[in-house]
Amino acid sequence: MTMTYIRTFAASALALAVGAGTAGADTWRYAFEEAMDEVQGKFAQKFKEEIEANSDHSVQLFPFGTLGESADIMEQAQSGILQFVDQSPGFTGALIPEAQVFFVPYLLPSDEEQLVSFFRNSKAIHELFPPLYADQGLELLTMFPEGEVMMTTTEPVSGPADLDEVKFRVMTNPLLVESYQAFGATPTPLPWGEVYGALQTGIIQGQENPAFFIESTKMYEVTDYITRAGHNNFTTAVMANKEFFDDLPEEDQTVVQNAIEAAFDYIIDYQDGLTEASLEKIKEAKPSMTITTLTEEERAPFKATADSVEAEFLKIGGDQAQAILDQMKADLAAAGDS
Ligand code: 6CS
Repeated sequence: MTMTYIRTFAASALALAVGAGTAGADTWRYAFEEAMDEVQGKFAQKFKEEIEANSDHSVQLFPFGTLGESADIMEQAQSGILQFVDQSPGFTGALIPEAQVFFVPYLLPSDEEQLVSFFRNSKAIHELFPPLYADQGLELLTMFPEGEVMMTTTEPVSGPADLDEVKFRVMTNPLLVESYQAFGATPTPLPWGEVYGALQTGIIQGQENPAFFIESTKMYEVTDYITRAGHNNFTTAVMANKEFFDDLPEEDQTVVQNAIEAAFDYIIDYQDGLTEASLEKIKEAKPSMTITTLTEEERAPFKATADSVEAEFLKIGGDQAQAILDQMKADLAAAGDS
């Protein structure tokens, strides 16, 4: 063998070896609606860690604001610019009408164990929703809860009468609009990025979110009252672009599914005690903030709206509305028995 031949051979072998090492090692882009240190960000970081520990792939994370609003990241995921997206049904409701079911008030339980059991085992989430997301080019990977939703307002709220004339920001979801109308408010759908400014300038006088988000986004600076009516828990969903997911080798699909499962377990543990800790932080940052848990008696008129909002869901919740609602109720009953 001549020296030239040996050199050429060695160079080709190296090129092959490098090629083999990187073949299929991709960077997947994952955007979410919150900051890195908020619940969706924590979930995404755990997902990234699992993917990178168990495959050659890496995950690039895009927190809220880096690629636009919730509606923008959904478009990017549908078109394949992003491989993964976390978008809550609060925004997906316009795209997948059935996802609005999460805004029937008092449907989800306040009991944490029952809630987690529901999300883990729900046939509606694991079997009925995936084809509806698939119709929109999305592979539904998981849904998980982010905490009890609380109202923050500039004036005290102890019943629907106190919401009269209150312009109350809601996510851009038609059933959530219905729900706040039934609560007596003037619902004002807005993307998240506009909420702080709208409260500060008085365009709106209220909004709702879980305690961790009220604390981290400093909603307490622009409102004075937090009211716990117990009407909902914030649900979110993680999806992949369907074409991307379908084209993955089975081995990579399994890595993704395992990473999602690990991140689900992690985020449930992470949220243990988070609501109370966040409320404590709010009280520390602003001692004058009034935090009120409504009594059963005070909650009654809010609860009384559930039937009419449910009836509206059946009208505007798409072809599968009835099937989804029935299955959700069956799943919730099963979660209560477990
Ligand atoms: O209210 C919202 O729009 C936001 N709330 C939470 C808890 N997460 C993201 C969402 O954009």
